[in-house]
Amino acid sequence: MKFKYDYDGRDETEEDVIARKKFLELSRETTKQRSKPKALITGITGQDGSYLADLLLDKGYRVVGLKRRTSTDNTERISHLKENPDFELQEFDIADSGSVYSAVERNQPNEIYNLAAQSHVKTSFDQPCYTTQVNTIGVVNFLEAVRRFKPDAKFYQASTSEMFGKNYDAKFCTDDKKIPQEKFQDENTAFEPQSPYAAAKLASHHMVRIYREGYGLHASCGILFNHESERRGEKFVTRKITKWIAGFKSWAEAQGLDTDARHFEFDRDYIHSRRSSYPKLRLGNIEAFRDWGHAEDYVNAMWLMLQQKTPDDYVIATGETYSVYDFMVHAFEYIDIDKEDIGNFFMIDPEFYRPSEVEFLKGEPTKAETILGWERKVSFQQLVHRMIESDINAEKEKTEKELYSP
Ligand code: NDP
Ligand code: GDR
Repeated sequence: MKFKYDYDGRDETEEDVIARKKFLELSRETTKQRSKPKALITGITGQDGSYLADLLLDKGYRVVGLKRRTSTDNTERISHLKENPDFELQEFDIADSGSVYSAVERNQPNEIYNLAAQSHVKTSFDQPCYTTQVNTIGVVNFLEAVRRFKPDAKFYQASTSEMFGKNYDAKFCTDDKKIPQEKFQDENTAFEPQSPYAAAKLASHHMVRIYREGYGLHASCGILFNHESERRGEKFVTRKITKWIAGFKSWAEAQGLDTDARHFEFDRDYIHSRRSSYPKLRLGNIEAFRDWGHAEDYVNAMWLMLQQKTPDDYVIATGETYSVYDFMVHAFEYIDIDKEDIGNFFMIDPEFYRPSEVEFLKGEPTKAETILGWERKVSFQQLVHRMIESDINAEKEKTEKELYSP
């Protein structure tokens, strides 16, 4: 931006006045920008990365999202942020130490949220080395980068309830003989990981503690229980269910049918109407219990952890647990399919079983509630409904596009 500083004694022209005002505006903007805290988010293209970016931008941060190079665009979850002047995307790969060091040195962030991971538990059995490379070595790359280039940056690591694996503690309720004990996991429950994913995450969980205690880094781990959303990856069980339901509803409606089981015939793999067939929903272990919350609530906990004077680890959970089957019951009810009829619409496919399973998760978030003042806002019922509504709307949009495109 150019304007005259020296008018040689003559009056400013109208053009000069406009240029001067613009210059002032710009320099004010630059000063404001510089005073904004800067956050680095890895895993920006994923579910949590996108919600966290929304939250931090709302709070007045400058956000640098770090993404790995991909041959096709995968920025759908953050497409709404592209025009935001406080948001920037940069490329790196967490498994490449040089690119991690450069990202920290170059950006000099105040806060770093490490959400990047090979996050699919079943995939980790097929790709254990890669999972360890990303979920463990990648984290050490970051801890080293912080120690060397920005030791006062606050660091958040995405740990997970999967680290508890088979293990749980139990509360004994002596006043209610019908429920003699209640199982739960909290910060004191011993870890007993059951997958390469969980073992890799547990190794990085310990590394964060070691760097915190050894080098005095402000590094915290959120032990987050399952959290889902409208932006959840399609291969996780909740989204797989809600997306299938939306697809099935749309298929039935296209034939003028509602979802009543009486309109269809069923064989092992397919649902048949008079005109066509639709593949059944194929699932693995539907008896596993999970503590499911909404991702929007959980990214708020990440931010709260980095606002504390002292770094620490926190369990983030709802304190409620439902089986995969329970999730299905709630989801199918939304399209008026009763519990008694659900069995017609899905089948068990051993392909989706894991070599070893985590059967029961139920978090106890008292520490986070007390110290961070964290609370979850979205109930289980609301979570299921929001996910289904979003998938049904997406199906409608798809159908309209197909109908009206030339
Ligand atoms: P997603 O799978 O939706 O996102 C994972 C992100 O990591 C994506 O942006 C992915 O990029 C990125 N990533 C993967 N590999 C690399 C790599 N080599 N270099 C750089 N980036 C990479 O996960 P969520 O958002 O659900 O979870 C966020 C974090 O929280 C993960 O670490 C997960 O393990 C952890 N977690 C999640 C829970 C949940 O219930 N959602 C619960 C507890 C912990 P790309 O888009 O290119 O694949
Ligand atoms: P999880 O989530 O393994 O808990 O990890 P996922 O949704 O994959 O599985 C939950 C439970 O559902 C059972 N299941 C199936 N799972 C999938 N994906 N597909 C199926 O068809 C299916 N059928 C039954 C699973 O066996 C399991 O018991 C998630 C991830 O986000 C991790 O990154 C995170 O750390 C943990 O949650 C907390």
